[in-house]
Amino acid sequence: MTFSSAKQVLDAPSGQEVAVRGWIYRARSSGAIVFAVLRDGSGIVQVTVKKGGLPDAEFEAARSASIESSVEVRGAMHEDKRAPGGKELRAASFRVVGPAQTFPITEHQSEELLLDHRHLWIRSREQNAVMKVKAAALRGAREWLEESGFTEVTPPILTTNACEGGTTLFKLKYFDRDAYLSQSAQMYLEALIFSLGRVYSVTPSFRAEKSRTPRHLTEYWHLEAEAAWADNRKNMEVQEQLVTAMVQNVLSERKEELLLLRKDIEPLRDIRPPFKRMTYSQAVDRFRTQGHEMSWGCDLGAPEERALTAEETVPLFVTNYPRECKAFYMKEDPEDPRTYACADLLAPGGFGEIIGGSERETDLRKLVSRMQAQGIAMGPYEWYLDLRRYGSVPHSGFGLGVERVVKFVCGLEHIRDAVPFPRTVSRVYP
Ligand code: NSS
Repeated sequence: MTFSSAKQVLDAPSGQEVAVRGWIYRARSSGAIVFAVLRDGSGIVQVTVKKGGLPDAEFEAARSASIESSVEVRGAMHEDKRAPGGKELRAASFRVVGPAQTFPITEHQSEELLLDHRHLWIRSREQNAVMKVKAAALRGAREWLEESGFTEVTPPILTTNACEGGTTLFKLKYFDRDAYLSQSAQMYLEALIFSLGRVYSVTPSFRAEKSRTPRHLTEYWHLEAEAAWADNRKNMEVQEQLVTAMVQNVLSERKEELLLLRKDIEPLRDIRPPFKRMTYSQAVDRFRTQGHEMSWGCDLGAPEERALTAEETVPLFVTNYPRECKAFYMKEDPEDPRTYACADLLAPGGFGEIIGGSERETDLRKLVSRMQAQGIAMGPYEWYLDLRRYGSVPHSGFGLGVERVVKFVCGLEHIRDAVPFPRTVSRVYP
């Protein structure tokens, strides 16, 4: 017997014989009839088991099957307006494959309990939907990047470089030396463009973030791209097309899942190039005219990003941050040397930063003097400085937080729900 998915059997014509397997999602029985809703990766389907319609032992098995038991059911499909999807499977055979003990998750559980039982909670329909949305977003990204001449590469996770500063590094013993978990593949991607021109990677990145916020994980998925012969303007064009490809692919493949997760998907249709652009200085002026105190040179935090994007419907690039806010590898903007040729992309509706990117400094002397000024030891970066010594080219790149994008697209309250097994300052189990 070949098995079909729950989604497939709902499409089968009335009277058709089918077989499905999955887990009991909910069940109730009254005397001689059992209504069980079966769940598999594709969706849910109602199964009706009537005494007399199958051997007595199988009816008993159905009647006593507990929530989350795995089962195999065979029978015929029938129209039924009350059933989810408008059809039910009338069982001619019912077999419990793996009985379940009393399932520890019931309705209205505390967030902590759900996180402690994450290995079981990922079976929920919401988590299932988020994971499908994430896969569709990544598929949309990869398709667009490949079509646009970017080659996927596999940078290392163990590194001796602190790409994004020392304060959020996870340090580990690497035999008799110190090493770190990667914060960003950027420097390796910069090396790889000299071989491949345009590259991208999707890797875990690690940040020892002590802050408990709804947008920080200590381990997150980082989609990074780097291109030779690209200035920061070109870099932003790549980003707006990439984000559009991700969002529009989710809309075309996973509308049902989005509807299950959020009330209003209409605004996502407007996510199309060109995105808005504003300089950091314009943002500061705007805060000041709104009566907030803000001195030029302070980085924009979550509250400022929220204020900037609350009324927006499309993403917003904030460009030209003051040099003191950003990392040493960025290129000075010749039109405003107090600032770098860089941009953060902020998602609309108050969501805030989803991408950080910049043109890279190619002047060896500038790089070295900034590193010296910041007390960065040169040794671990000699290889990186070599990239400026052997055929340097103008180049730009960026990093996109995959869970930040998923949080935005799904309208999630907290970033931890954009990843099946979240790692935060207070959690590495399960
Ligand atoms: O620190 S970033 O802003 N920039 C970089 O790491 C560059 N080296 C990337 C590059 O140019 N190749 O991080 C990039 C993005 C940021 O916009 C967020 O969307 C995401 O990575 N990000 C995070 N997501 C979840 N949790 C944490 N802690 C986090 N930190 C950054």
